[in-house]
Parts: sequence; C-alpha cells; structure tokens
Amino acid sequence: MYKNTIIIATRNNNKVTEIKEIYSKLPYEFTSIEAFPGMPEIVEDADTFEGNALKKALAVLNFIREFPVLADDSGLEVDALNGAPGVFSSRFSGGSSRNNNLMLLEKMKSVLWEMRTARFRCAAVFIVPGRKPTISHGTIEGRIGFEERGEGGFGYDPLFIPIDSEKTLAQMSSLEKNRQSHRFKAFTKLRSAIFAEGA
Ligand code: ITT
Repeated sequence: MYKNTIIIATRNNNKVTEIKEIYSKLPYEFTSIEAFPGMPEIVEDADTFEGNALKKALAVLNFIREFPVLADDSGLEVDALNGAPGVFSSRFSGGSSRNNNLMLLEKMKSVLWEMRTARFRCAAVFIVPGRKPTISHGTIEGRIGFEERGEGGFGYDPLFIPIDSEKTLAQMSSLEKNRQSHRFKAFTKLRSAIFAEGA
C-alpha cells in the first residue's frame, strides 16, 4: 500500500542503525528523515517520553504525508537523582554525550553501588497517514558504573550496566545490546501494529 517504505523520525543515526537492525527481518525499507531536507526543527517540550515521541511522529507525518512514520523518544532515569536526566537526557549537560556522561559521574560520585540503580526507557510510535497512532514502551534496568567503559553504542551506554551483566552496554556487540535494550522491547511490541496497518 505504501510501497513498503517507512520513515524513521529521528536525527540520531545510532537510533536509525539500531531500529533497522531490530527490524532487519521485516519486508520494509526504512528511510531516515535525513533523506527529506527542509524538515522543520521539532521542539521536544513534552514532559513524558510518550509525549515527545508523538510530537516527533506527527511533525514528520505532517511534513512528509505519504508514508507511515516510526518515532522513538528515549532516555535514562537515575533513581539517586530522582529520575533525572529523564526527558532531558540528550540535553543534560548542555554539551556533548561525553559531557553528559562526565556530569552524571560527577553527580553520582558519592553514591554507593547498591544505590546506583537506573533504567533506560523508550517510547516508540507508529503512525499511518489518516489513522490513529500506536504507542509502545520498553525499559531496561541496570546500574550506573563508576567510570566509562566500552566503545560501542552511544549516549550513556559506556556508563550503563544492565542487571545480571558485568559489561556496560558499550562493551557489548550491537546484537547483544539489541537483544535486551529498551528500544528492542518497545519496537518489538510495535511489529504487529505495522503488519496490521498494512504498511
Ligand atoms: P531524536 O530526538 O532526533 O530522535 P535524540 O538523540 O535527541 O534524537 P532523544 O530526544 O530521544 O533523542 O534523546 C535520547 C537521549 O537519551 C540520547 O541522546 C541519549 O543521551 C540517551 N539515550 C537514549 N537511548 C539510549 C541508548 O540506547 N543508549 C544510550 N543512551 C541513550
């Protein structure tokens, strides 16, 4: 119906790679918004991941109009920081991902291992022109390490150690991360909606 093309509404190329890998067996072609120049900037000012994911999906759908759209809003919640950085994850330090990690380590420097619990959350949205959006959620529980470890993944991955793992997400292969991540769980739940909508 839509020539098998689905648009991924993110400017984060790491997310695009992960979503394509999670959906690698689906018979669709996934295209990032980078292929559509002139897209207006999307202001992510909702106070939930779901709200921001819906904003991204609808903004891209309204701009492109003819293809179904997938969007992802995600972030890290740290219990010792009362859930921060949360929806501010990408803007935590106002600088790069590296600066976000250094700032997180600094804020956690006196927090003991047992109290370093945290989780990544992902809200994923799928929307077909003229239909209601489908929303799903995924989380992965873990702890914040005492130093950055690993070169893989992106964002806070060098600090995030899943429960039952000794490695950070950044020390895992992309397949290992993508078997358990918040993004994997949220996007796996969306599969049936994608088929049901006949994208
Ligand atoms: P888009 O809005 O264009 O999708 P973004 O990177 O700004 O790209 P978000 O607003 O969803 O995306 O912010 C997510 C931030 O949360 C991201 O920049 C990372 O800092 C962090 N994050 C989300 N998922 C992550 C993951 O799998 N590993 C490490 N950090 C992650």
